[in-house]
Amino acid sequence: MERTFIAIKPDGVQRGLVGEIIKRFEAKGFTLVGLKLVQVTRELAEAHYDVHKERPFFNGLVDFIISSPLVAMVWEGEGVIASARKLIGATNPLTAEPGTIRGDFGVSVGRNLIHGSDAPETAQKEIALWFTDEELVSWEASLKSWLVE
Ligand code: IDP
Ligand code: MG
Repeated sequence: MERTFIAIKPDGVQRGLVGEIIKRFEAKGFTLVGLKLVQVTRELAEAHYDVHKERPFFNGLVDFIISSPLVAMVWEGEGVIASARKLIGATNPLTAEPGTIRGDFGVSVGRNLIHGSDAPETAQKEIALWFTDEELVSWEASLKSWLVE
């Protein structure tokens, strides 16, 4: 079953939006298989955003990610990678559609509340970067037959 890495960034935690954000993934019908509050190290933040290391915003982004705790999660479900990106909305919260997490709660690209893996390869890489196998729990929601045909 498909899995994706989702992080509620420090602004989402500081603003008290953890419950609101988790609620949306639960309500959609995805299954939580990993969850932890992390004070991220600079090394981990740099590894996570390695693809952006040449970008002008890289240092500011890393400073932001390590500035306060973040909630790291793995969510599971059919099509969860692309669907999570839709729930999250466009990178710039000002252009993100209302109804998306960024569209409903954000105003600034540098404070856009949440991260979600963008493809199967990045999901696999990010899950391995943030979680050990022992931290991930495989379980079947009893609701499953009411969510999936
Ligand atoms: P994504 O999070 O929607 O996948 P990416 O383009 O992968 O967006 O950028 C990663 C993160 O880097 C964004 O979520 C945002 O926090 C930050 N970022 C991207 N572009 C800018 C920018 O122009 N200024 C400040 N931060 C940016
Ligand atoms: Mg990205």
